[in-house]
Amino acid sequence: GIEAWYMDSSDEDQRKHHRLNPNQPVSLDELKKLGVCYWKLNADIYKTDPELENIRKDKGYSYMDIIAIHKDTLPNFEEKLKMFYEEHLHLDDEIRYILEGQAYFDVRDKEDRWIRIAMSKGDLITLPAGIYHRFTLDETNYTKALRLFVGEPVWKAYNRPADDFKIRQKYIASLQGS
Ligand code: KMT
Ligand code: NI
Repeated sequence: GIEAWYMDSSDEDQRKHHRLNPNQPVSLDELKKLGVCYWKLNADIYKTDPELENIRKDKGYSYMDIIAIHKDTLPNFEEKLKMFYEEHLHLDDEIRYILEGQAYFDVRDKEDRWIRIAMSKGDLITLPAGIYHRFTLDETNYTKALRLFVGEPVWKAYNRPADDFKIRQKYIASLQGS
């Protein structure tokens, strides 16, 4: 499964792991309380995987495309990576399924601390609408991911501060008592 941990606050290369010393791990259960959900699938059979099919049906993920994040294949690679690493939120859930390689998704916890989630082949994650997050490649500099969406995709990202959106308020309310 995935591994997650609280990040140090060093300004070093975003692609490094940025673990605290000693490491402060974050469990799937703690992620769940933040509204972050996780599945482990067999990425070798993603095209015909009945498990993926079930999740898509259940959640209504009608849209699907593939993004390969590599300097030779992604137009405006550096610019996009910079954008992805700006702290932001979306008005819809962000659903990503890693087909190849690996990458980090960082999410804010309730106390506004960064949690780093290490994703690799076969990891599917959903970040709830309204959560502040960011994305980076790790030092291997490559990943290929499936992007899923309910209906027509909206990729628009709102950089922090974006606290006035209803969805942000709704997200914060959802954390109460969890
Ligand atoms: C986002 O909005 O954070 C992203 O789309 C990240 C890159 S997709 C693997
Ligand atoms: Ni995002």
